[in-house]
Amino acid sequence: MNPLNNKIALITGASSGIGKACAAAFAAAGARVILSARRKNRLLELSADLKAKHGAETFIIELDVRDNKAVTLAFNRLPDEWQSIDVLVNNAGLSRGLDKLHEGSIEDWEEMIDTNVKGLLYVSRVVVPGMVARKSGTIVNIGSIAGHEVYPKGNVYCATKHAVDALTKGLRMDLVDTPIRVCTVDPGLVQTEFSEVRFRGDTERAKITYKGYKPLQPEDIADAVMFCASAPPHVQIAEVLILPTAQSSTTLVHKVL
Ligand code: NDP
Ligand code: 8X3
Repeated sequence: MNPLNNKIALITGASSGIGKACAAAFAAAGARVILSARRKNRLLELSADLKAKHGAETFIIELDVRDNKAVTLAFNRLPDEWQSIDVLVNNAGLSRGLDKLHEGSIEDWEEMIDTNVKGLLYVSRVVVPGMVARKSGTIVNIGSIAGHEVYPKGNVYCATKHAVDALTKGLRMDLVDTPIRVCTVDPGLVQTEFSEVRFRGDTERAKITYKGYKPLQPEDIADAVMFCASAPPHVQIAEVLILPTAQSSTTLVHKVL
């Protein structure tokens, strides 16, 4: 039997891209899945789809991870049967803009820092204590190659993903005397809505990001998350850096246009 059968997985940012693919992968493995994001309609559609395809049980939480009060309330008020979260996938995140730092938008910076760093912290702060009390759990943070390297004009987004890397390492230290595992899955270029969000709906500019090579697909990242979550209890997959074959660094992508 799949080790994730009947386990509870919480996915933040389940309405799109990597989070949506993770939700589908956990559902296919027999897990019960808490789907969280701001766009409730998408979560409702996904929930119906997972029910039809996998008979999956899901629980929807419409949530902006930047709102600490709402985050705390949502997870403190979970129905009894959804409280014992086994796997937390901290995936909600975004980039805004691609600008030189001295020309950047402060609103963009705040949105990235509030979502990618503070949102991950808020969710972890309310979910991890339950794991500690139950002496069981796996946390998978979605970092990025941008948490390993900085690229031109990536300044603040890269800083947020370096922060995710530091928080993952720090949490792993803080939980070393518990059975809880802390993992990070760090993708390179994945074809999702990420670039549309970064370029605020400029579809043509977003498309160029994924042109001329085969980018990763959200399911490729979900596979890595499942690898972390379904490893035997004594195995902690600390870090997975996963790139398209045509990418060797943030700035070197072999494109045939
Ligand atoms: P998508 O834009 O497709 O998905 C982003 C998800 O995050 C959506 O479900 C969105 O839901 C959610 N989200 C964004 N802001 C918030 C918020 N304030 N509160 C709650 N949920 C939020 O992009 P990806 O799937 O690519 O991104 C997922 C993660 O992967 C991010 O952390 C990103 O940094 C990381 N990543 C992506 C890479 C890529 O190339 N695509 C590479 C490396 C890392 P909603 O808008 O409904 O709230
Ligand atoms: C997303 C990957 O290289 O676009 O984290 O920043 S990149």
